[in-house]
Parts: sequence; C-alpha cells; structure tokens
Amino acid sequence: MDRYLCCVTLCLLGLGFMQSKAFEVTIQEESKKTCIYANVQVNFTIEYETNKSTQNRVIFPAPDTVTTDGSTCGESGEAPLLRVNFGNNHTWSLNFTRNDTVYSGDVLIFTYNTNDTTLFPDAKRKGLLTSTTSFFDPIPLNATYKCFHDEIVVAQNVTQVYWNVTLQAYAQNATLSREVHCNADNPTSPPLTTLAPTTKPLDKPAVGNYSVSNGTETCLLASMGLQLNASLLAEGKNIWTLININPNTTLSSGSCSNESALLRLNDSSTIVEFYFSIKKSNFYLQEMNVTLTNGSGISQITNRNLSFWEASLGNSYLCRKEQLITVSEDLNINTFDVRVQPFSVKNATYATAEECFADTDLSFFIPIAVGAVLMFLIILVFISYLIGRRKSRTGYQSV
Ligand SMILES: *[C@@H]1O[C@H](CO)[C@@H](O)[C@H](O)[C@H]1NC(C)=O
Ligand SMILES: *[C@@H]1O[C@H](CO)[C@@H](O)[C@H](O)[C@H]1NC(C)=O
Ligand SMILES: *[C@@H]1O[C@H](CO)[C@@H](O)[C@H](O)[C@H]1NC(C)=O
Ligand SMILES: *[C@@H]1O[C@H](CO)[C@@H](O)[C@H](O)[C@H]1NC(C)=O
Ligand SMILES: *[C@@H]1O[C@H](CO)[C@@H](O)[C@H](O)[C@H]1NC(C)=O
Ligand SMILES: *[C@@H]1O[C@H](CO)[C@@H](O)[C@H](O)[C@H]1NC(C)=O
Ligand SMILES: *[C@@H]1O[C@H](CO)[C@@H](O)[C@H](O)[C@H]1NC(C)=O
Ligand SMILES: *[C@@H]1O[C@H](CO)[C@@H](O)[C@H](O)[C@H]1NC(C)=O
Ligand SMILES: *[C@@H]1O[C@H](CO)[C@@H](O)[C@H](O)[C@H]1NC(C)=O
Ligand SMILES: *[C@@H]1O[C@H](CO)[C@@H](O)[C@H](O)[C@H]1NC(C)=O
Ligand SMILES: CC(=O)N[C@H]1CO[C@H](CO)[C@@H](O)[C@@H]1O
Repeated sequence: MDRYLCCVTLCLLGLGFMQSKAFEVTIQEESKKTCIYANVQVNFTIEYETNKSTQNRVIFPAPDTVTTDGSTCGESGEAPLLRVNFGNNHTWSLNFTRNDTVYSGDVLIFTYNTNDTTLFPDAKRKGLLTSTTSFFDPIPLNATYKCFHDEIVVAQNVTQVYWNVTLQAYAQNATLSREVHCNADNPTSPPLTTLAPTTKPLDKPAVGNYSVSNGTETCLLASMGLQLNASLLAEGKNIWTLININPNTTLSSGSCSNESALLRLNDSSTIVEFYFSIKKSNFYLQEMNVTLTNGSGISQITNRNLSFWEASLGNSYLCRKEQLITVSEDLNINTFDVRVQPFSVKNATYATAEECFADTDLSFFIPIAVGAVLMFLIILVFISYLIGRRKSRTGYQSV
C-alpha cells in the first residue's frame, strides 16, 4: 500500500519563536518526487457540550509534531490527499482538485477525538467528530498558495484560524516559484479568481433565443448574449465581476400590451428585466431592472431612463456588434448579437430587421464618401467651366 514515502519535518518557524507552532510536511512519491508541500499554522477553537450540560470551548494550535500516514500523491484518477495526524487521534485532511490550468483545495476535513481528556475533559459526546469545509480558491497549476494574514474557516462547532500558510500540490518535484497570495495579503490587487484564467467567465456569453407569449401567441422575440459586469462586495471591497447569462439555465417570461412589453430573464437567481416602450412610431428599451444575488445579499439595480434598441414598430431591431448598457455606477451590461422585437410579432417570427449604426461597415462607406466628394468637385469644375465659357462668349458678343 505504501507506494509513497512520507516525510515529516519539524519546523520552528522564525527560529526562536518557540510558542508559535506550525507543521511543515512534504509528501513524496516512491520515486522521491515531491508532490505536496505544506507549511501551516492553525488554531482550532472547538465548542462542545459537557456532561454538566454546559457549553465548553477549547482553543489549541496544530502542533509541530505530526505524521502524514494516509497521505497520497494520487494516482489513477484518485485525488492527491494531504493527511496530517497529531495528538490523540486528531486528523486534518485536505484533498486537491485540478483542471488543465488551475488547482484548489477540494474538501477539508478536520476530525477531532473527544476521548482526548486533556483537550475535552468532560465532553458529553465521546468519539470522533468532524468539521467539513473548503480551503483556498483556484490558483494556477504551477503556483504556490501563500497566506500570511489570518484566514478564518468556520463549520460545525469548529473555528479554524490559519496564518503563515504555504501550500503547493501537483508540484512534480519542482519548487513552484510563482506565488499567489490570498486576498488578505494584497488588499489592493485583484482577487485570486482573476489570476486563475479559467475561473473568470471572460468568454463571450452564449447567445440565447427567448420569447414571451401572452397566453396563446408569441408576442415578444429576443435573442442576445448577455454579460453583466457588476461591482460586487467581496471581502470588504468592491470588485468588478463578470457574470455571463447562460441560456441553457435561463427561463424567460414577461408580458405584452399595446404600449409596453416586458422580457424577464431568470438565470439561477440573477434576474434581468427589459421594459420596452413606444415613442412616436418607434419602440425602444426604456427601463432595466436587474436583481443580483450575492451570497445572502441581494441587490436590485433599476434604470428607468434608458434609450437603446430603437426601431420602427412592425420591424425588429438588430445589432451584431457588442454594445454597452450602463445601468448604474455599479452595473454595466455588455450585449452581443442582439435581435429584439417586443411588438407586432406575427407567427412567432422576426419581421424585417433594422440594423444598428455600429453594424454598418465604415470601410465600405469611406470609398463611397470619397467618390461622392470627387464627383461633386468634378461637377463644380464642369459648372465653372460652363459659366466661364458663357461669360467669355457674352464678352465677345458685347464687342
Ligand atoms: C527532486 O528534487 C530534489 C531537489 O531539487 C532533487 O534532489 C531530487 O533528485 C529530485 N528527485 C527526482 C526524482 O527528480
Ligand atoms: C492562536 O492561539 C494562541 C493561544 O493558543 C494565541 O496566543 C494566538 O494569538 C492565536 N493566534 C491566532 C492567529 O489566532
Ligand atoms: C475529496 O474528499 C471528499 C470527501 O472524502 C470527496 O467527497 C471528494 O470527492 C474528494 N475530491 C476529489 C477531487 O476526489
Ligand atoms: C463528567 O465526566 C467526567 C469525566 O468523564 C467525570 O469525572 C465527571 O464525574 C462527570 N460529571 C458528571 C456530572 O457526570
Ligand atoms: C436561435 O435562433 C437562431 C435563428 O432562428 C438559430 O440559428 C440559433 O441556432 C438559435 N440558437 C439557439 C441556442 O437555439
Ligand atoms: C395575445 O395577442 C394577440 C395578438 O396580439 C391577441 O389577438 C390576443 O387577444 C392576445 N391574448 C391575450 C390573452 O392577451
Ligand atoms: C467592467 O466595468 C469596469 C468599470 O466600468 C471596467 O473597467 C471593465 O473594463 C469592465 N469589464 C468588461 C469586461 O467590460
Ligand atoms: C448549452 O448546452 C449546449 C448543448 O447541451 C452546449 O453545447 C453548450 O456548451 C451549453 N452552453 C453553455 C454556456 O453552457
Ligand atoms: C425589479 O424586479 C424585482 C424582482 O423581480 C421586483 O420586485 C421590483 O419591483 C422590480 N422593480 C421595478 C422598478 O420594476
Ligand atoms: C407561420 O410559420 C410557419 C413556419 O415557420 C409557416 O409554415 C407558416 O406558413 C407561417 N404562417 C403564416 C400565416 O405566415
Ligand atoms: C457574501 C458573498 O457571497 N459574496 C460574494 C459576492 O460575489 C463575489 C464575486 O463573485 C464573491 O467573491 C463573494 O464571495
């Protein structure tokens, strides 16, 4: 079973700070190639019930003497696992997950043994209890995760405070030189997720076909790709975050009347509403109402004073180029390949398209404009020639 040799190093971080405990471990393959390295300081705070029916709280650090039995570099599809055992049968284990470009911690399981009478002298429930959480967001495959600041992880009666963390997995025996720090370490730099290329949804959003019916007939047609660009509060600061609306998971609904029409797109708790109105003989997008759910926070952003996507009633509006709709200071929407017809839809098909100005090809227009100017000059020269000739002729006649 033991294809992997695990070696444990004692570490007194900062040489001399005896009271600050840390475990430093290296997991190696049989070929002695290092695959996982970790240097971690963590305090555990555990609440437990005593046999006097009171609540007790114990705080202790992970010691610097640990073993790594049960750790594995992972092979044949199995995830690499770092398992750290210490004290009286307590275990801290973290497995890792990756794709082609990034990796992250997957599931962190902390198991503590309440039979340990030095830590839990009067525990009512005796045995192995667990606390399951996640740990660190995706970082590039060739990078080391570092976090000097405190990171707090809370789950199931256990609060874990981490600091001075260095972690690398999928190391392939190389010392990973690129360091990616947690947000707390660089409050001014972009969040970790923007450093990990595959986690930012920067791809163009997919174009979805949506419709609204008034019960019997399709009364509104729309197709578009939508990308919300919202300034969201994350860890105490606002970060511009891109959210692509995925047509596969989006439900469309709405309503139609003779004067106004509503298209509501609902993609897993992100709701985008488009209100169309009529002025003179044109329709246009007048109002947007966007509901964003961020964790437990919900923000609602409304703009009633827009003027986009205007076309004649009876026609549809078309714009292939990317457009920017500024809904508020905190919300921009990038739209792609828009076609809408909120009124006079017949037989569930789009009427003639009126194309936006941005789509008109200027490279096609410039030669025409230059040609027109040249033609104008030629005509001007010709007219002055004619006038000149007539003048000179009248001149001769007067002689
Ligand atoms: C792994 O790296 C160490 C230090 O760089 C080196 O001494 C060792 O030979 C390497 N092992 C393999 C199998 O490449
Ligand atoms: C960890 O716990 C020790 C006491 O056990 C305390 O002195 C220290 O400040 C704690 N560190 C953090 C970062 O909470
Ligand atoms: C990590 O461990 C958890 C719990 O054992 C398991 O559910 C999960 O599938 C594992 N992750 C990977 C990538 O294997
Ligand atoms: C609680 O448990 C401790 C240790 O097992 C024992 O010494 C003590 O008598 C118990 N107290 C009560 C009230 O049961
Ligand atoms: C949307 O409609 C257009 C035109 O009818 C069609 O070409 C396209 O495949 C449709 N897209 C989806 C995702 O259904
Ligand atoms: C739906 O729209 C059609 C065409 O505009 C109209 O004839 C019909 O009465 C509408 N039905 C309802 C329920 O509003
Ligand atoms: C998102 O909006 C911010 C602020 O206006 C802007 O700097 C950023 O370039 C936008 N991102 C995209 C992809 O449109
Ligand atoms: C939507 O579903 C289609 C077919 O299942 C798939 O090809 C496409 O990648 C999906 N689009 C998104 C944005 O998930
Ligand atoms: C915006 O949408 C939300 C949720 O759909 C709704 O409660 C709210 O009344 C709407 N606001 C406006 C101005 O339409
Ligand atoms: C409605 O559309 C269907 C298919 O798109 C077509 O077969 C039918 O002839 C159309 N009817 C009218 C009245 O245009
Ligand atoms: C509380 C909460 O879930 N906040 C999230 C808001 O969105 C940003 C960006 O997607 C996340 O990083 C935050 O965690």
